[in-house]
Amino acid sequence: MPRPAFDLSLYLVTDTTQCGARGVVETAAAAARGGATLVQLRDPHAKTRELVDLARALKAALDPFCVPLVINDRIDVALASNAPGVHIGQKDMAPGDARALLGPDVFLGLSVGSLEELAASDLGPVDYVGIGPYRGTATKQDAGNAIGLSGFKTVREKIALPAVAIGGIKAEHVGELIAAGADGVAVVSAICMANDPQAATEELAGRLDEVRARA
Ligand code: TZP
Ligand code: MG
Repeated sequence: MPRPAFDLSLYLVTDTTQCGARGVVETAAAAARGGATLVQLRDPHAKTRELVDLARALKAALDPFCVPLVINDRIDVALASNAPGVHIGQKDMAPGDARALLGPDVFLGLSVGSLEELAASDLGPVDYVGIGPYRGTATKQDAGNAIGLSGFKTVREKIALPAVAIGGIKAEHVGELIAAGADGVAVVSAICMANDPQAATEELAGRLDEVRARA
């Protein structure tokens, strides 16, 4: 099996607390209906067994939409759930070690927040990068300082791989980020906290369409 294709355009990263009573699976399915192109399961607090169950349920919900599932941090959970993608951060397993465990058929993303982190990163085994936090965010307490548009551009222009922006992104930021070289936007609260996650995703997707039609 070749490494699966993925599209960073509209990337939902889930937050179990923010999804609330609606739940992660229903929120992700709504986002897929609304035009999300990728979904990452991120729950640093879940017990491993619950995470594997959630990953399997999410994959079953997303497969009919052909939206690939990415697992945050947990190589073991990705392998157990047969997820097509994994995303790791600077403090997780090194990309080479992750690739050795995952084999060639799982795509791998890495978070990069600065030129220093970029210099310290082995991008050889990596398929895409997440750059941020773009703006202030309450979703991830240790996300670090916002890098803004100039910070995003500075890192983005040094990386040949596909790149997605993350952190505090709302529909109004889509245009400037795509113009700055982002291949897509990753959001948590803009979708998970929305009263209507499908409508919120449709709004983001609409902005992407507008920006790309103008390019
Ligand atoms: N990584 C960097 S910022 C962030 C993650 C997971 C959280 C982004 O959440 P939000 O709600 O879109 O600001
Ligand atoms: Mg991580």
